[in-house]
Amino acid sequence: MTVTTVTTSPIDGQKPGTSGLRKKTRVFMQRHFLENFVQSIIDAIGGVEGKTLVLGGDGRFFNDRAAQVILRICAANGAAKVIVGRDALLSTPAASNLIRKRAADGGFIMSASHNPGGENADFGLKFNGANGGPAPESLTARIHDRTREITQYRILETQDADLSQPGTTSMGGMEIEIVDPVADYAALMEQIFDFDAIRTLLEGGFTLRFDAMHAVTGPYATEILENRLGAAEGSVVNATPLPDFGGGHPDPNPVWADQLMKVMMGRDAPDFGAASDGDGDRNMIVGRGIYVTPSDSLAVLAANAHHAPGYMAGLSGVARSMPTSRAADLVAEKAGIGSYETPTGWKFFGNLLDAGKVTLCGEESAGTGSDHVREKDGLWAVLLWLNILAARKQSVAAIMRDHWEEYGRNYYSRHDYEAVPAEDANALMDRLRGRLDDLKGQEFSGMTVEAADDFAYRDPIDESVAEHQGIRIAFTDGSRIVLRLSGTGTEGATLRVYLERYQPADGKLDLPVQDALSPVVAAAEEIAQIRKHTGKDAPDVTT
Ligand code: G16
Repeated sequence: MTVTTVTTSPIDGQKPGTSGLRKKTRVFMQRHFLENFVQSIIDAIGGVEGKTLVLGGDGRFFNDRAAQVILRICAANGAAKVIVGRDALLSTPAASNLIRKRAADGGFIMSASHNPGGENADFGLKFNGANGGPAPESLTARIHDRTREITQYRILETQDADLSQPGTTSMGGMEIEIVDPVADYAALMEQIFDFDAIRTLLEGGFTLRFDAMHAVTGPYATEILENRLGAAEGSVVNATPLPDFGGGHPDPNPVWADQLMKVMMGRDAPDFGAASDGDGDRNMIVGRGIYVTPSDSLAVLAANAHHAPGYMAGLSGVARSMPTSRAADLVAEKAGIGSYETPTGWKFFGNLLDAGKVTLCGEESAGTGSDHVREKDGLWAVLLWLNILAARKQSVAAIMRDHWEEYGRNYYSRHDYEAVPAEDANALMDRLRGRLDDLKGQEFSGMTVEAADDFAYRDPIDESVAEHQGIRIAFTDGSRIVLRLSGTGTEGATLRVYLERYQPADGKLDLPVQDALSPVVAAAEEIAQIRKHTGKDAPDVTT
């Protein structure tokens, strides 16, 4: 086996976005592309000589080939050991857990998350650090710089490693440990949640349906929900991970998980429905006849987490991304614990979690998690809901009703305008940025602007500053509009418009969501001239 140093040229401007680098699969498959990016990561983290790393991915097309390339490059760069999920599979939260449990120096996760998979779809690669969390901004900037100057990578010329069975093998001088992707993760879930209580709930006739969307959570959900907790066989649907996710879009929201929504809104709906995404870090929660928004879910979980053994002592604080509704803030305020507003991206929760300032975090983009790992965690959210349902012995709808009657309701929706030419989307944002000072005090749809800014965040732990994280427009009646450009798309720009309207506990709690938000939608159009800039009369996706 020989180490080859391959002369290459920079892959200019490969800037990891909200969560790693995402590109069309064919871009990743180009000659030298993946190799260059992996070597750039290795250079940016100061090499991997003698280090232990974790490797796994969501099983999408090119996952198996990319794993072999990453192993060869790690071996050529002197890594001591790589711990790999069987068949190079690991969900994102399971990878985060393995990094922490095995005190590894970091890990490579192959995923483009909720983006479709396939030769003509998307691929992605992210690097998580020794705390198990996504690379912070400072590291992604170093990786980006390195992609611009890289001239060579090192790779071992050797056969593929057989990753199909748990056990130990080697590549050059590097050890490869192949592990069952589910076992450690399932053990962690058993520590946090009251499995006996959930089992009793299910034995009592409570029914559930979990849609794995042909993505990585299939084997995790089948083992935990069906085998360990006793949910009826077949409760987990679309449970086999496929390289193209069955041609679907593994994004757990009412639009892409419409199959599940139909069942849950139908006559014979089970008591509880849930779905997860490509790499298992996102979640969608649905009760019989009721969809729970991710923002509301975070608030309900924060208010009820003490029902689970892992959170019996209460929470140290709660964090949410800026566009997430303020429902969780109301829970934190009442409980007298800290609440934090961070930019979009799980990486911004890392320092708060490491410092013990927050226990629960969440994002409007269907991500919820806690300090048990350093990633959002789809199945964890499902299990916490089940634990709460088992303890409270109420339906999802009744729990939501009680919550709103106690805290008020933050009506919430996100409107996405996809594949907008980047210059048009930037023109919209630039024009808004230039008008922020003028907006204050102005009236739109009968609502008065209280404050408007371009969100900047100073991390309370390391004091790093992230600027231009989205435009916030707050109204005196508690309504809010946020506009930002997605950091995870692979085609043009996606404009996200986040809309929120608050009704106090004694206000109107039963309005259809889009009706409740109609004045906010009208104000957003008037302020941002969305139709004119995007050339679209309506959003492509409304969640
Ligand atoms: C990623 C990040 C999330 C973030 C989301 C935002 O999600 O991990 O923390 O909320 O991107 O996406 P966008 O920039 O498109 O609004 P995931 O699930 O794609 O890894």
